[in-house]
This record gives sequence, structure tokens and C-alpha cells, in this order.
Amino acid sequence: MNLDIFTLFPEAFDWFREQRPVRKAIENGASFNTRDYREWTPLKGGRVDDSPYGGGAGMVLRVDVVDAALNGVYGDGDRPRTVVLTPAGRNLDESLVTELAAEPTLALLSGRYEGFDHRVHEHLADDEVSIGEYVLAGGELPAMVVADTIMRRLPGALGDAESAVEESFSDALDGLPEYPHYTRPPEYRGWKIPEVLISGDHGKVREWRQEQSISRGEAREGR
Ligand code: 6GU
Repeated sequence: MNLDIFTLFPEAFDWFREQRPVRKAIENGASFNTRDYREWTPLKGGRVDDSPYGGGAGMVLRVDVVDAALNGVYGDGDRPRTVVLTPAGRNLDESLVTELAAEPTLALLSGRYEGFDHRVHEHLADDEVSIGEYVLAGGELPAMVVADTIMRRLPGALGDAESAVEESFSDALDGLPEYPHYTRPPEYRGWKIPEVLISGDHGKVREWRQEQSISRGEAREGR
């Protein structure tokens, strides 16, 4: 996976880039790049935005600027799957992550101001993705959320090869949330762990965990 994040704030990703799963994925052959729109802008003074036609508050990222950045990185050849981050997009979930993580290269377009000129959505992006139904001031946090979900799936990202298999919403759990975990001490301030976990009966433990996943799934649906 070559992940390219287009942004006005590349430095916002410095912390993310240093996180263990990301470093490990990179050591195992993935790449993670931030691409600054200003580096390729055809406009004077590093300008990237303009006021909206028809009036109104805020500034809009220009389509020629975004196109120039994509050309700058990918040249005249084929462009990779390109995702624009927008609260109006398709909600991110594990099935979309599976799809995106399978791409050889992925471009994430992150914006600020009032968003992108709509021609970016219409002509430059293949998908519009949201991370939930609320509005954030910019696309950097959503880009990191999308990047995190993808990078942790890549070879070598997680220490224990099994740790992403049986987790919340995975196929191994039939798309259900994960069961609860407990560790020592077995009792703290009178709060006990479920007996079954220290029974030594692996079949019973498996059964209990499955029941827990199912009832957590039902509780979520009731919300
Ligand atoms: Cl992708 N962008 C912004 N600005 N806000 C959001 C979002 C994206 N997803 C949820 N809220």
C-alpha cells in the first residue's frame, strides 16, 4: 500500500507517522506520504482557495489546485483510487476499510475552509468518505482515522499476527463487537471477573465470549 494524503497541513501528520503500527507497516514495505497542495499550486503566493461563487461565508479549495497536486504526484499516468474526505460522504466501516486496504495506491484528499469546489467530487475523486455524522473543522483528523484503519491491517503493522483477526466487527466475530477482556487482579474493590475465565474450560470460555459479543451487538442496535 502506498498511501498519499493530500493536505494543507502536512505537519499535522507528524505524530501519526511515528506510531508503532504505522512505522511497522512502513518497515514491511508500505509507504505513507503527505502531499502539500501548496507545493504544486499554479496560483501566486501559494494560494489554494477562493471565495464561493454565489456568495456566502468561507473559502473553497480550488479544483485546478487539487488537479495540479494529483498531476504533480502521479504525472500523466493512471491515477490511483482517490477518496475525498467530507462529512457528506459514505460512512467509514470495516467493509469499506477492507476495500480501501486492498488498493495498491490510495489518495486521500483532505480539506479545510468550506470544503472543495464540487468539481473535485464530480471529476477527480472516486469516493466520498465520512467518519461519522458530525462536522469537524477539517479533513486532517478524518484522514488520520482512515489511514489508521488501513495501516493497522497491513502486513507487520500489529505485533501479534492474530490481534486483528478476532477484534470488534471482524469476520471472525460475524461483524459483532468484541467480547470484554479482564486481567489481574481477579478481584479489586469487590469487583470480580467472570468465573468462567478462570475455569480452565476453553470451550466454555469460547461460548461465553460469543454470548458477550452477541449481547453487545444487540445492545448497540437498541441505541
Ligand atoms: Cl471526512 N470531514 C469533516 N470536516 N468532518 C467530518 C468528516 C469529514 N467526517 C465526519 N465529520
